[in-house]
Amino acid sequence: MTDETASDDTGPEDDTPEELGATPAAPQDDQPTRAGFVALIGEPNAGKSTLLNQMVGAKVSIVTHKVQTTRARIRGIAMHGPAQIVFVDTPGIFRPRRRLDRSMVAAAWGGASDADIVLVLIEAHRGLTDGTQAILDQLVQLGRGTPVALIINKIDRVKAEELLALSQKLNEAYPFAETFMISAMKGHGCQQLRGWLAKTLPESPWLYPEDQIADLPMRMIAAEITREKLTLRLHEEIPYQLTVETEGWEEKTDGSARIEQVVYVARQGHKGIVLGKGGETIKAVGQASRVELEEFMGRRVHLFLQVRVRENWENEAERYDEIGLNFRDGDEGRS
Ligand SMILES: Nc1nc2c(ncn2[C@@H]2O[C@H](COP(=O)(O)OP(=O)(O)O)[C@@H](O)[C@H]2O)c(=O)[nH]1
Ligand SMILES: [Mg+2]
Repeated sequence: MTDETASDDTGPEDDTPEELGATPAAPQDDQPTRAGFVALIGEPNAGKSTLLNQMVGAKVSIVTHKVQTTRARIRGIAMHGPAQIVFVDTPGIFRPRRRLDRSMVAAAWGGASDADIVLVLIEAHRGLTDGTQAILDQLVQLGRGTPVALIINKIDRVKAEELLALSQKLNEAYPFAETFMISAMKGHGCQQLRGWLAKTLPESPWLYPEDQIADLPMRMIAAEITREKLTLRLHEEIPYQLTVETEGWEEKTDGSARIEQVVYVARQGHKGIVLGKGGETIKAVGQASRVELEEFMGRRVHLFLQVRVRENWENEAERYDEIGLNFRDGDEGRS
């Protein structure tokens, strides 16, 4: 066993000095506390989870380059002076085809309708897509007094000149309360966004303890971390057709945790792919997941993974509960 060194590196902080003009983060006694929910919506891959993690300063939502990585609503909490900003990451909004899709899209819209502020993310290099247009049309129908801000993300991928025209076009398509141009990945523009959110949220007591950063139970975060490692390693449809559950969690007297997880796959053939030749794929996934879990939890973890075939898991209510989705939302004709 090696020494505990897992939490000594939290990665680069990117509060760049270019972002002056932002609201100072220091609490001031005479200011009322503010708090509320900020929903992140947009097409799959727009960068919602990346923005959530950037805002919270820790990886609470998993991110991959594959679409539909985020399945449920995930809350991450950021403090900014007297304001507590609760970001609600959502699955992307897209045209649903199957039950799981429908439940995911319903969770996304549910996040938007419960929010105090809605942020619509779009990708700078893709512009106003049909998918985004459909989201804006539906937002109009929602039509309540909730402020909706436009977030043009991934500005690191386009030339500055293109941004102004794009911003204009989008603001003609929808009356946004504000427009921010950011790179969620690099942190550009994020401080300004945080400042605006902090002052726009309603006056309210804080909703969570000051030092809390997420509200997912640890067993779910652990399952998400393993699912991320699987998604990164596998190709095509398989990641979409699997789900991970934490079945066992035991606190050991030496301070470590013993975690048992099950990977459910929909087909026998997928089991072999997830295991890999001589079990090497699942072994590598387990190792990568364990390293990240240890970093996240700041202690040693013993991780045990099992692969089970469950042909119909996408139609089992229990699986949805574990992901944090509503099974009934997936009923035909509901979204
Ligand atoms: N170049 C660039 N890539 C980004 C940025 N933000 C997110 N990404 C990438 O876009 C992909 C999708 O991000 P993710 O946060 O999972 O999107 P989500 O589906 O909306 O949650 C990932 O590969 C991210 O690394 C950004 O500001 N710039
Ligand atoms: Mg996501």
